[in-house]
Amino acid sequence: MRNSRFAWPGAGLVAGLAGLAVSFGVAMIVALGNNPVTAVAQSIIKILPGSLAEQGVQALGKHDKPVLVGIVLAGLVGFFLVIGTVSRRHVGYGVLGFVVLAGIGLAATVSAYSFTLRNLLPLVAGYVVWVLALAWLAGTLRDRHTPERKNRRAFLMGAAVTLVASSAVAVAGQALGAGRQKVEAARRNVKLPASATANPPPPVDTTVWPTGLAPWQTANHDFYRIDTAIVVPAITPDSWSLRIHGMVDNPITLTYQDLLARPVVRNWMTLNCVSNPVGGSLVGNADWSGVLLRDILAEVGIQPGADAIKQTSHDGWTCGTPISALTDPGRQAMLAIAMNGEPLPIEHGFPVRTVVPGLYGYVSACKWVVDYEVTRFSDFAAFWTVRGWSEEGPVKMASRIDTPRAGDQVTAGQVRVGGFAWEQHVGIKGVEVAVDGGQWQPATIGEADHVDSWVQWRLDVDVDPGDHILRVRAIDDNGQVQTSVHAEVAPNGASGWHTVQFKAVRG
Ligand SMILES: Nc1nc2c(c(=O)[nH]1)N[C@H]1C(S)=C(S)[C@@H](COP(=O)(O)O)O[C@H]1N2
Ligand SMILES: [Mo]
Repeated sequence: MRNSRFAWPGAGLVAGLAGLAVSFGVAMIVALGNNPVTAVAQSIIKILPGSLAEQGVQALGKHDKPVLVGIVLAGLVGFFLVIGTVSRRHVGYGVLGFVVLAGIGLAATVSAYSFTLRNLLPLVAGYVVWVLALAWLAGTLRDRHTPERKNRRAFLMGAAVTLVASSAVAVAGQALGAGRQKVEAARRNVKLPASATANPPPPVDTTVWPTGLAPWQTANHDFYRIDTAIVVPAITPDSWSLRIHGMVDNPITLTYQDLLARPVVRNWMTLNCVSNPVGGSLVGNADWSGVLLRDILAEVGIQPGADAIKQTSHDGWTCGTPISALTDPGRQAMLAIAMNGEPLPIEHGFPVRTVVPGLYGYVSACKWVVDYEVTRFSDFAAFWTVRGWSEEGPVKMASRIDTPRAGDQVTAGQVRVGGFAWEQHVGIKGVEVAVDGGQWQPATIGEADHVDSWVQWRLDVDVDPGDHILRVRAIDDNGQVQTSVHAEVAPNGASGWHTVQFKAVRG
């Protein structure tokens, strides 16, 4: 058996296919179908010279992607056979081959259009299966203490078990993923009221802003995503409802149609994660549409003594939100159904989530929300509160330097620097910048004088060749200056001035 012409390449092929199957199954479940093979196919399109890619697309029409995926798979099969063959000398050679393949998959996955860490799971799962299956099958082939015939049986059994088990993962993943596809289809068919899809242009002039600044409006596919859901809840609008109960006079259950029948408002609002470090990117600004919570809560009639709503999502995640923020006439707390003029993306809470200006997401922005219990903070503890984060989480005033980035090299002389600042629910009056610990200089701030969203700022500074330190701070509409006191993200949000070191060189 050790010397069989077919056994060693066969071992490589079985291990290889098993890894692909598991990777596919995991991708269907956790990574919205983004698997390393499609990522590689996608990268090939990106790398190909434009004309060649165009010709290919023209020749193949809408079959271009399946054909490309087919080519990648064929290449992989060839590689698997080689991996098996070289494993005969030493299994380490085969493992090395899988490392190379995984490396290519990793590069393609990381550079994909909508990369998140979760998209690495299929790759990791597939790689682990590759190595384990190869080691196992090689072991059965190499076992010299058993007679040839038993050896062959062990190998064939091992190959069969590997293939059956990995196919089972692929099929199970496909089945679980199908629920999601149904929801995708339902989402495409949602007819939002015109007020939610009007999609006004951002109230900012983007032409004067330095390149290197994040866009003022964050596109849905660029919007940061934070949640505990390994499998995204798949809820069709027809099956969705929100029960509002507890310390209320008139408990109600709202359906999706009920929401659509109500007045739908829109609001530019920046959403912040409490885990966003100073200068970090766990923050995004979108145009949200939905139904105002203060109206709904007025109808249900909140009883005296209640100070919190315990929100629960479809997958059991909870957060506690102060009723004062939800009913505040000065802020548009809403049950959101649309983000940037589109039905909420599934990862961002489809069909309905809560958004509350001025509160971190972990205490307010419940995605896939299905239950509101009107209660008292003293009567419950929400998901993150149990884990040591503060019960209440108002967003802290912040400012960020987007350009230059830490470690950048710029041409000495006049340099246009810029970034964002926000003090939600209050508004930003000014932003100041200091170079190398010098005087604070006032920056120009953006036109979007909207209290719930961030503002852009920019300033032209003069720098000599050498290393420099740039620091920024914001001043809110009440004249409050952003604190320099450094705070870690836990337990209720980071604070401190964002500082960036960069280098200027002679032009
Ligand atoms: N159901 C559910 N909703 C959730 C969370 C979660 O884990 N589960 N995370 C919250 C946190 S911590 C943040 S910062 C925001 C992020 O929303 P986004 O993923 O749409 O950007 O969602 C909030 N809503
Ligand atoms: Mo968060």
